[in-house]
Amino acid sequence: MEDQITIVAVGHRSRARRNSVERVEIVRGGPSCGTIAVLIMQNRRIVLASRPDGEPRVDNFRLETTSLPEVPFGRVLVQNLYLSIDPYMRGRMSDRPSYARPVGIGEVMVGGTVGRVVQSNGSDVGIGKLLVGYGGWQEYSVFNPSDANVLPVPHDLPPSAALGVAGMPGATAYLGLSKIGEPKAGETVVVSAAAGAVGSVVGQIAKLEGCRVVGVAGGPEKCRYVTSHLGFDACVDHRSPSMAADLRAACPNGVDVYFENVGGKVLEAVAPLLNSGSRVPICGFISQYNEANPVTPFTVLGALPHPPVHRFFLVSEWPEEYRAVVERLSHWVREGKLKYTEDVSEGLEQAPRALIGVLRGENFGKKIVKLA
Ligand code: NAP
Ligand code: FER
Repeated sequence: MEDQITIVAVGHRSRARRNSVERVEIVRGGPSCGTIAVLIMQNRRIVLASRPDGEPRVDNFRLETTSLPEVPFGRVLVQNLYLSIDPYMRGRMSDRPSYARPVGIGEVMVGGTVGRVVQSNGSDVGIGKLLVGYGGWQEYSVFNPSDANVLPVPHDLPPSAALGVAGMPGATAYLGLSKIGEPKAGETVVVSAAAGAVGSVVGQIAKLEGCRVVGVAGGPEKCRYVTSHLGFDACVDHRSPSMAADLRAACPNGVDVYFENVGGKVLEAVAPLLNSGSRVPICGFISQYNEANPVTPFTVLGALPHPPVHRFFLVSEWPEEYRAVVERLSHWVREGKLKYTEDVSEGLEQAPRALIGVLRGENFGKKIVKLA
């Protein structure tokens, strides 16, 4: 009688790698005559299932299991360890005109990742090397090591720092503040989303520059963190009904630099305090990202009798400076001059909730999903 090989349902899923160990049962005509275990490498990924109307919902996303991607010559396969959750992802879920192409329906959600090289096809990047890049919301990605967006993680720092303080958000803070804010010692710098990935770095750098630094954050716990832990001079809770008066009291000499992260009612409260000659780097306006008709900071600032110098910027405007900025930030972290907090969720399936939470202000520090 001919041998029949029957693949029996998944026997075990390894937690660390989330790959299936399938039990292969060898059946000769009748009863089983033994089993062997084979490791079948799989990728889990989250794709955009539909475009949100207002606040994203978990059913705008879909978790899929696929086979591992092929690794073309010169490329590496990376097992993603950490996924960064960032506000810009909300913009990529929409197809309204933007500076960046939207994620297509059925495409893997875009996202920054730190991962470990597990396979190399003719590349000189060795197995085990940690890389930061845009691997997306998935457990394995193929990277081209010569892509300008693929970088080694800074040495002597926890690898996840490459997604926050020593990565894109940290560089955003540094570049937006230095290129557009141009803070001078003694000036008053206000930053919104002050407990978050970008805002926390903005305020600490402004303190290093000798400025008076006032944060705006949601709730007393975040405000305590901003003053006691990060060392800002003051912090105003934007959820308090006295926000505008609190802000005025915290800025007795007016505001010279407002690093704009949130827009909305926080901007409305800061605008009347802006001094002549003040500068407003417009980094983002997260309070409007879920709105059908967002009010941009240009509307509010442009309507002032004496508008400040203001412009929207992208961290990607200064590609030739990016690596040196990350080096400088990393050095400050190692020296203890820059502090940071991460808010970590476990498992790829948590990514949709994590993004929804960031847009609600539920994160405390840089939001990260640990994948492995
Ligand atoms: P984050 O600050 O770590 O997290 C977002 C924070 O925004 C929340 O924790 C919340 O803090 C605040 N927020 C959410 N909804 C709000 C609302 N309705 N009113 C006031 N605050 C609200 O995020 P991040 O990654 O550092 O990003 C901060 C900003 O930088 C975003 O606008 C983002 O789009 C922008 N960004 C721009 C660039 C660029 O190149 N231009 C690059 C990176 C990031 P509270 O609880 O304190 O309100
Ligand atoms: C980038 C430029 C800007 C980028 C992200 C942003 C992922 C974020 C912008 C925003 O949050 O408004 O190259 O890479």
